[in-house]
Amino acid sequence: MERDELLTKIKPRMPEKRYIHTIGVMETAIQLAKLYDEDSKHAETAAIIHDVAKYADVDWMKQVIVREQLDPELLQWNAEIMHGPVGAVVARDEFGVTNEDILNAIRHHTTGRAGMTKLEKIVYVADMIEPNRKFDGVVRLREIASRDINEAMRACVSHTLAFLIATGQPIYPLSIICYNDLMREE
Ligand code: DGI
Ligand code: FE
Ligand code: FE
Repeated sequence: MERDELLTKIKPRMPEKRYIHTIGVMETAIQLAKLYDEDSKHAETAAIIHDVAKYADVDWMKQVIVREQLDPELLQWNAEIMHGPVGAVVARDEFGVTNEDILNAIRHHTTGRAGMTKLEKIVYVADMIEPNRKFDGVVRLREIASRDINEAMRACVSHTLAFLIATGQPIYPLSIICYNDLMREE
């Protein structure tokens, strides 16, 4: 599917603010793909669709998780943890995405996982550093992303985990597995 068609399809599924975020992730992911020699069309598609399920009905997401036999552990977590895995199902069923790397980039964009591909890292990092993001430390993350995608991934995941701990939130097992994998990879 072409960019404009994808954008038209995702727009009504989210508030304006999230749509603007999505455009930012798309532009950043394309830039990173060019910088790190990844397929920029794949980056564009994954970025446009990545938050498609962010505002989906929680009961509907739970039904999808059961029907598609996704990890039942997901049912114990909030919508933030579900929207990536469910978004990948939406990408396949409603957007006709068949490329497994694109689907994985959507599926794992919130928590990461062990053994992430370059495309998955690009989407994870782009999601955090796109121009509309404003949090302490984002300038440093952008600077790292401009010179080393692996270091950027480590810095972004470390930032997310530190934020979750500082705000007293539980950490999804895959987030920890991702962190450990990245820190061993070094
Ligand atoms: O959907 P976005 O807001 O663009 O970004 P996201 O999908 O990366 O993250 C959504 C939220 O999920 C964000 O507030 C951080 C949170 N999150 C990421 N990893 C974990 C998590 N929340 C919990 N409880 N546990 C995690 O491991
Ligand atoms: Fe998200
Ligand atoms: Fe996002």
